[in-house]
Amino acid sequence: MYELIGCSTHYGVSNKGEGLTQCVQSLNRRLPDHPIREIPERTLPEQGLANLKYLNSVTATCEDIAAEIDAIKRSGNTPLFIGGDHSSAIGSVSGDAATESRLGLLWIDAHSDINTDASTITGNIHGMPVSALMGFGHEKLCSVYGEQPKILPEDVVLFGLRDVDPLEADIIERLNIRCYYFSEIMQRGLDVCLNEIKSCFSKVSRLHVSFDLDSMDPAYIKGVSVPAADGFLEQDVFHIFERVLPEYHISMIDIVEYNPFNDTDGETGAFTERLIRRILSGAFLPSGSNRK
Ligand SMILES: [Mn+2]
Repeated sequence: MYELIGCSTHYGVSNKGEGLTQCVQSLNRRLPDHPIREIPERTLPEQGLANLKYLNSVTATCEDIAAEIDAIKRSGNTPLFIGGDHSSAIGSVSGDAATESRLGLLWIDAHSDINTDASTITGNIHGMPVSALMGFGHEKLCSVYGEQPKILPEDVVLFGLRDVDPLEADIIERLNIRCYYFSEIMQRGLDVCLNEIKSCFSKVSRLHVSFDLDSMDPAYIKGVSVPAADGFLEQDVFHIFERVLPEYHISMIDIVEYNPFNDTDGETGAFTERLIRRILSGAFLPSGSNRK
């Protein structure tokens, strides 16, 4: 059974992220029947590193997130995690990996989030979680909830990319990370690509799905912090979940980067509510299925 938990992180995106501090509260107004339990974001003194902004606050918050996720899984439930900026996934994936022998990671996002403190342009940590989880980058980010790498590069798939920094492309190539650009997915077909990723996850025990709302088209989904042109529509996202949730042993799901301040027409909040309700109700699973 899914258990809703959230953390309105915003330090990972620094100055663009003020609205993210309201993401869980805002969704809770839409979901009075399914309250999201909120982990407070931590604020610590910082050294002011330009290439690792708010490092201390981000890592302390991610430790808290990881411990809560680990506890939910040990209780037998499946976490459905609502995160602010995507640095929160350093916490959710690290907590998830604690009870898995070999965790796969499906990262649905316009951005590859695979920078390190050496490659970053902005210094924003929400662009670094994938590298940190594989054990690359600053030691403090890599050792959240345990010092070992949480994920192997061969067990990661980046899906829906539209905006990748040149140095990130180098990292992807060097580590041989499987990735699907949005243009390729549209050209070859969503189902063809979803069929293909099955072989990428053949060795994992369970799959962590990390869904960033900025993977969607900002013409319709405006409530994000770092929009990139084009992207998935609601029907595409629902189709991805319809395919992925029954096909794998899902360890947990993240939904991140909902920024209510930029959600000027309310559509992003309304979509996120529909997505959460569908996941909780089992609507993405074949009828009569008892798989979780
Ligand atoms: Mn992201």
